[in-house]
Amino acid sequence: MDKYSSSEATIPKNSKESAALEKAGYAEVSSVVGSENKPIEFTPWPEVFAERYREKGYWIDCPLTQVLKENSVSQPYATAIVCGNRHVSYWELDALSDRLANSLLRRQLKKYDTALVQLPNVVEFYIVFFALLKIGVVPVNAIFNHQRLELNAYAAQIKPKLLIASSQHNLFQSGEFAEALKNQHEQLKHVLILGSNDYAENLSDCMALKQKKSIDFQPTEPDQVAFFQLSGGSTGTPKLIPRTHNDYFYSIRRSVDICRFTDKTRYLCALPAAHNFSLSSPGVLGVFYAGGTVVLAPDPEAINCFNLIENHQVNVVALVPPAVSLWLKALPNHVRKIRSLKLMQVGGANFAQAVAFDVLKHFGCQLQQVFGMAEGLVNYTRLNDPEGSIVASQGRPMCPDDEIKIVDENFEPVDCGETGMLLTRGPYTIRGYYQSAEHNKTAFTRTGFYCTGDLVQQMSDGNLQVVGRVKDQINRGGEKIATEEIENLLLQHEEIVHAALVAIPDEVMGEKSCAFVVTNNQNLRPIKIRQFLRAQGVAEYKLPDKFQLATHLPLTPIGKIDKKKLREFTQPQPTTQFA
Ligand code: AMP
Ligand code: DBH
Repeated sequence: MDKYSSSEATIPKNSKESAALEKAGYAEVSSVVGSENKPIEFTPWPEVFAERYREKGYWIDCPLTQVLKENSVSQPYATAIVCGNRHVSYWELDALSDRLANSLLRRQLKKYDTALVQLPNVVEFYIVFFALLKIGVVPVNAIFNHQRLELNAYAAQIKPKLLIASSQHNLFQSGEFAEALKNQHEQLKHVLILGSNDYAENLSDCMALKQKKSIDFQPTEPDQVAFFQLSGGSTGTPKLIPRTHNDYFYSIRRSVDICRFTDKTRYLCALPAAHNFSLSSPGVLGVFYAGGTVVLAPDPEAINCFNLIENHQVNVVALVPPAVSLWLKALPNHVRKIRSLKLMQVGGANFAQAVAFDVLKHFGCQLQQVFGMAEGLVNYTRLNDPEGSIVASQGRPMCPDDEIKIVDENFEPVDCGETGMLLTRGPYTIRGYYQSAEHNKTAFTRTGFYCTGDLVQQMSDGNLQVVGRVKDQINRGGEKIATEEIENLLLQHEEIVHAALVAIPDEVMGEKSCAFVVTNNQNLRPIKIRQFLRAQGVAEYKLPDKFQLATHLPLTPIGKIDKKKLREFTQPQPTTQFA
């Protein structure tokens, strides 16, 4: 079931929304030429597990493209996406991605080629995603606020043949960066840019040509990699997460079940489109699967979102905790606008109980906590859980075959209710990061459990509370920062001798970052260090919020920087000395 036909040959004749498409020209149907690529490497689930996951109906051996296909046939004129004043129907979304898919085939892109994609929250994000899935080109979807450093790191790992980006992004306003990427990565042959530009082909032109007759597209096999998800990471280089059709499709279907998404769901997508939460928990793909409508917002800015909720009668939204706090602040003068809202999902970072109560009180809608990870496991509070569990816990695994262990530092199970590290394996949790043999040895146990790095407690009703973490990561309101990545960048500054990044508490963001820096220039100013980091092309949210100059850093008995001790020194003081 990994082959299916494009639908444009059977354009529904009376579609109003299809009028613009009908006017467009026709493209020649291409045939795939060239030799086959090898499938993308990934760590497979052992056969006994794969068998069980199929037997239980989790894996249905169907490509992810099916998420869209069913509704593009059964309700072609229903609105799939609202983006500004564009209303895109299911049929139109499918047809536009067919066209792009065909246009990419004509450029000789082939199954198991890879693509680096960076688009904001616009319809084209999904057109591109489905087009690539249809022809088996495996993308990494970078987050829109990623910069040169992150894009380079992804390109170095996947060696993309295709780059799709937006001229709205500072990196792609001129052709300089795309050219540099091409020079650095010789296999990168095709650059498509959304929006006006004078250096590359326009993405929209690739969707303008209509097909004369339907052609067979060939996604990658359902048990193979469909696309790469991004890890927040805790190491120097960001890790890529290979997700298969089988595992991702299951996580979407099960999420739709648990969150009760239907064709009446009107979902506001205000978090970055590429984020696992807004893509699949149940996210936009869940809405497409259920046949509902997605309303796109560029970001979670409260007033714009309230207006979108009112104008499009949005009934579900997914937010990270800092956005919830900002919405609560902005709400008093806008309460009437959010009356249609029935469910607010909150996840990605620690969510304070007091704020959870405020949501129930002031938004008057149902609250659902979501504790997920791009590596797989997603926990939800259930819609019929008692209020006490919903405000105090981050939910429980969505699948009966999600295995979890809560263990101490010797990997021995802790007593019920005690704090321990969360380990997990299951039908949609990866068994290894992409091309990371060394890191995988510690990120996964020998029996295939993923070490999440999260410290949790299990409550008597089975729900989990996230109480901390052991991984070297800062969670800045849902945006993850691998401390090692920033420390390595700081150490490249010639006046910085030692550097350590630690989390500091912040009322709105939950955590912010503080860089402790030992320098041989006591006049080194934060503004200069920030400039230095920016010049290295790192995303803005990873820049330390605060700097502390120090003469030296405290060490643990085995000689590692003692970050626990550093956290005790995060109160404002100009210079810190460590005994
Ligand atoms: P990533 O692996 O980058 O997708 O990030 C997933 C991580 O985000 C989890 O392992 C947790 O550390 C954190 N996280 C996600 N959801 C929650 C939540 N609801 N509460 C606390 N932490 C969360
Ligand atoms: O933080 C996350 O990565 C996350 C949060 C909620 C996630 O991946 C998800 C839901 O699926």
